[in-house]
Amino acid sequence: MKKILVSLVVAGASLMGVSAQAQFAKPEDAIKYRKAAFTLLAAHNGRLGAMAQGRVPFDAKSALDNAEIVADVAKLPWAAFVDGTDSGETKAKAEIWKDNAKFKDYAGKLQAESVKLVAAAKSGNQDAFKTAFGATAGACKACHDDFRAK
Ligand code: ASC
Repeated sequence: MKKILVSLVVAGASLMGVSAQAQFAKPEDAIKYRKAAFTLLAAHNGRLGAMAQGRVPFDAKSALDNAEIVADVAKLPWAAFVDGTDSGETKAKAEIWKDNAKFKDYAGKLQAESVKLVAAAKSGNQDAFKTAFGATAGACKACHDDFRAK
């Protein structure tokens, strides 16, 4: 019985993957962590957007490099939305914790779209890349509209 319990815990922890590593001593540490992740997302998404919108020439390697970073970093912020972090230096609305299922849906959507963005960048097809970028940025925006204060 004990063995079964231990393997269940181990399986659960590995399913949680990277999010299980995010542990915070203080609420402000969690807030700083997720803001750092969003800062990285904005920087790398911004580079992709510049290419998607033709403000800088399309570069397949840069598209893939940046898309991979977005897909990796998109896994990170969510574990830092711990209870008690809806106030302080944050634009996170209290609704995140009231309608957490919806928030989690948005988080999942961004992760799914950013994985598709990596695939589109790999394909080297600029139209596919533009479409996938639009879906990824749309996932950012949908969540901001509902859950980020102005
Ligand atoms: C970005 C960024 C956001 C989103 C949003 C999408 O690159 O910094 O906040 O994309 O603009 O609409």
